[in-house]
Amino acid sequence: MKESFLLLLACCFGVCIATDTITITQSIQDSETIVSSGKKFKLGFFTPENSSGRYVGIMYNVPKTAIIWVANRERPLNDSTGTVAILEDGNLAVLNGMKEILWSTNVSSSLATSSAQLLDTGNLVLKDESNGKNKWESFEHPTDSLLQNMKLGAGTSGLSQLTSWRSPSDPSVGTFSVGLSGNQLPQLFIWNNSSPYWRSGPWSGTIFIGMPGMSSYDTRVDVSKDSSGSPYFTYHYGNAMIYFMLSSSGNMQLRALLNGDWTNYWSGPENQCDVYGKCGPFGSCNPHGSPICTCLPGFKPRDTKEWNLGNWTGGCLRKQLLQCERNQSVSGEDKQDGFLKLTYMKVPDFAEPKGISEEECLKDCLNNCSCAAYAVYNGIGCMQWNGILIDSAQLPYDGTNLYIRVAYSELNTKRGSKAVIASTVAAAIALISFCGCLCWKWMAKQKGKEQQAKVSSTEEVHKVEDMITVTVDQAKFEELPLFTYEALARATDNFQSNNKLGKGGFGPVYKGKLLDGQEIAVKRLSNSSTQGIEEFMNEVVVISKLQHRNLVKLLGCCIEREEKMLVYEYMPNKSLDAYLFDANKQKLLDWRRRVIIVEGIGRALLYLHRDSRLKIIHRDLKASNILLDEDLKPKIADFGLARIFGGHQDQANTNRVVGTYGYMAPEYAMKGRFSEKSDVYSFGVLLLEIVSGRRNTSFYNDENEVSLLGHAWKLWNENEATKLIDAAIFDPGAITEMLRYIHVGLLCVQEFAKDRPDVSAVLLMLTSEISYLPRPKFPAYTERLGPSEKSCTGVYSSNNITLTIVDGR
Ligand SMILES: *[C@@H]1O[C@H](CO)[C@@H](O)[C@H](O)[C@H]1NC(C)=O
Ligand SMILES: *[C@@H]1O[C@H](CO)[C@@H](O)[C@H](O)[C@H]1NC(C)=O
Ligand SMILES: *[C@@H]1O[C@H](CO)[C@@H](O)[C@H](O)[C@H]1NC(C)=O
Ligand SMILES: *[C@@H]1O[C@H](CO)[C@@H](O)[C@H](O)[C@H]1NC(C)=O
Ligand SMILES: *[C@@H]1O[C@H](CO)[C@@H](O)[C@H](O)[C@H]1NC(C)=O
Ligand SMILES: *[C@@H]1O[C@H](CO)[C@@H](O)[C@H](O)[C@H]1NC(C)=O
Ligand SMILES: *[C@@H]1O[C@H](CO)[C@@H](O)[C@H](O)[C@H]1NC(C)=O
Ligand SMILES: *[C@@H]1O[C@H](CO)[C@@H](O)[C@H](O)[C@H]1NC(C)=O
Ligand SMILES: *[C@@H]1O[C@H](CO)[C@@H](O)[C@H](O)[C@H]1NC(C)=O
Ligand SMILES: *[C@@H]1O[C@H](CO)[C@@H](O)[C@H](O)[C@H]1NC(C)=O
Ligand SMILES: CC(=O)N[C@H]1CO[C@H](CO)[C@@H](O)[C@@H]1O
Repeated sequence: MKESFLLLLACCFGVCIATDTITITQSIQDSETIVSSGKKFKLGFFTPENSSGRYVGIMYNVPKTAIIWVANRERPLNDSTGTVAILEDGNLAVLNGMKEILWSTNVSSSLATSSAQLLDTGNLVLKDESNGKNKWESFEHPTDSLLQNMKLGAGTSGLSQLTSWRSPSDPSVGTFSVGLSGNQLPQLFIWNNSSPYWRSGPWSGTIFIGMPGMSSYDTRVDVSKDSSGSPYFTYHYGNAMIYFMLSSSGNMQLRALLNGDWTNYWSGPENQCDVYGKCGPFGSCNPHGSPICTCLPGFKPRDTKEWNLGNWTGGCLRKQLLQCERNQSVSGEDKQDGFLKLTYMKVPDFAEPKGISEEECLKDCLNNCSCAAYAVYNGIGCMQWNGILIDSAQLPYDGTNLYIRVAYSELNTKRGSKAVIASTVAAAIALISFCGCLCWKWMAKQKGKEQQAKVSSTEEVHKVEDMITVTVDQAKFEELPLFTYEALARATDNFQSNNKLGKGGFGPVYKGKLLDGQEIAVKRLSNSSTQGIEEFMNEVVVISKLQHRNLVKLLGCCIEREEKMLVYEYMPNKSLDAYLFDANKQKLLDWRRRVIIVEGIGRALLYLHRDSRLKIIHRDLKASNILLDEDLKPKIADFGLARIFGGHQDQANTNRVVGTYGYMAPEYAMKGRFSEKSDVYSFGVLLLEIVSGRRNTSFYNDENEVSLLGHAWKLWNENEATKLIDAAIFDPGAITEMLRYIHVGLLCVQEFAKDRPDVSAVLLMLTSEISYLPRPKFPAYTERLGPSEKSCTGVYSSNNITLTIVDGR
């Protein structure tokens, strides 16, 4: 506002400033800005929060701005008398009121006239007016942010590194930096001072292999080499307002503007195991393990006492000398060394690429005593490690197989890789059951207490001031208010059937009204089947930890007599399916409303997968689990089947497949493998249902019938995707957007999990104009349990309720 007013004023007085350029005659004062031609960026003065200094920076030209570059980061102005001007020597400089130079582009002076222009890419370019050449550009002198078209490299000229601010209120150079390192196998590194702090794993040609979830379809990031052969990192997101930033606490973040707010799409390090070398040499880190560090198979802690105290920096040692290390053969010990396979690994640092085949890789490694491990990855080929193995970690999915060299005697013991994985899973299960116990113990105790309380308390008390606290993984769960049975019975008119709203995952749901008038929904588990209890517990544990405007809110619970109940906020407008698939109500959900619903669900999923402290897979996302509030905004409900990721199952495998057919990803329905990508699959189905207004909850069709996915795929390939759009919402003006939704929906339901985008990418694709969406591959709709899948005995029912398949094992 102010700027445009000034401009207007300037124009009126006949000194019209070229809005994006500073020249020798046109400098800017504090309170003035220059704005790039497309209005995307501006350059001006700012004061960070909690700071008194004034700085000159480039920022996004939006109400909730973000600073992406700072000029005088080391020398702030202390008043508002500053100017940004072109000096006589042709440099661009920041001057204070006394005309002292606080910062300058400092390129060799040629006395030539120059001008500085802010481009719509966010690049500030100093041009020599005599020959039009660039003398300097801000993209080659970044601060803490990486924009599209910038090159992140090893810190050499043109391939800069980012340096963090010292603190959120101090833009001066902090301790962290980020760049690309390694010529043969480039890796992204965050350094703290000069020690490595985080590492992406080697670049495979399409992804960094130590970053789970970075799927191979992703063409948005790239590593290339410049003329001197130095690698650099770039990324491309079309017109989206999106950038990478290194925070002052050493966190690399991908931030994007979504509905006026900056959202983190990705950040690293994410957990303790992402911290470089957490478990020392020959250690391996698993964020869901307890403890998180273990020695690699064939190794033992260097210092058992320190190790058990949780000081893992010393790392591990070989238990048995390798055959090739021994001077003379001891009888029975002269057998050749072998390899143990670890799966889903982030490979150690210092990989050496060898241009040989997989079989050669094994032999070659075996023949050289200094070779401690090898791995083969598509796009890289054979990698070997000599010397120490540091910074390896167990990933929840993706990653690679890592083969560790061990002495023969280690090969046949129970210490094999399988045993290692099994034991971490066992530990995780033990942990979960342990907290289950804690909770039940607590509940039992509470039950006694309440019964005492009941005698003395008056009828008016409906919320008992006791709280449940559950401890899992050292995280203290939010405290959860307890309701008495009486309060809930009264609220629901003694669970009258005409107050019944429907059936949730493990029991009926009733509408109720508390004495203070608040409307609630009560989910009742009256029958203590073990599965019901498990889901009930699961829901308490999962949802009490979460808070998001697109997740249904848990108000409290009740554990009394044989009753177990959960109390939720009441959603007046029922669930999405009640609107979407009802001929009369369909029209109430116009396209704008549907967009809001899709974005809300997407944001909630992003929160579950990435932003909450635990990574949560919902596993039962479907239209009937999306509740609508009074404004028809969505909230995800029913966390009975949700899983805290990696905590419970072997590589996120389960032998009890639960979920709803039609929404279940094939790898999950068939093999019990679930991941973020299985939720993405369900989201894709939901997306197609929302656009088409048609239900298809089954892929168990007769041979000649097609499912919704098959139908969508067919139309899409025939360039007839508009026919899929719900007639009730058809709007020529929104066709492009609707088609994009269909396209993204098809990307989400692709057969192979690795091809599906993750939720953050999905949201970007939906909300911003990324011009090139990848072409979807065949969707997974023809999958069915054939005779070959004999190991599964299914319990299928014809209704819309969640099904269970029990593995035959
Ligand atoms: C500014 O200071 C307040 C109070 O000390 C603090 O809560 C807030 O987080 C600070 N903001 C920043 C960006 O440091
Ligand atoms: C502001 O900075 C100038 C030099 O840039 C210095 O001379 C002056 O003392 C400072 N004033 C205050 C109040 O710090
Ligand atoms: C300008 O650059 C020269 C070397 O190119 C350096 O010695 C000098 O310190 C720099 N001046 C400023 C103010 O950064
Ligand atoms: C960064 O390194 C400094 C010492 O150089 C250390 O004090 C600090 O804790 C480190 N920060 C993190 C986040 O590891
Ligand atoms: C951790 O153990 C190493 C040796 O393994 C020792 O040098 C170091 O002092 C220990 N650190 C702490 C904090 O105990
Ligand atoms: C093997 O022999 C070398 C010298 O011959 C000696 O330094 C080394 O300690 C011996 N290693 C073992 C394991 O005996
Ligand atoms: C074993 O590998 C190391 C590291 O690659 C190499 O320096 C050494 O020459 C190799 N030794 C043999 C016998 O090939
Ligand atoms: C629990 O289920 C069993 C069989 O499924 C049934 O006989 C019993 O009545 C149920 N109990 C309650 C309290 O509903
Ligand atoms: C869904 O599948 C059924 C068969 O199970 C089929 O009759 C129907 O046409 C399908 N609906 C859509 C929208 O594809
Ligand atoms: C399944 O959904 C259909 C359509 O909404 C409904 O008519 C039917 O009653 C539902 N079945 C059950 C068992 O809830
Ligand atoms: C479209 C629709 O049914 N909206 C209803 C949602 O719930 C509020 C509150 O109960 C009603 O006022 C709306 O009519």
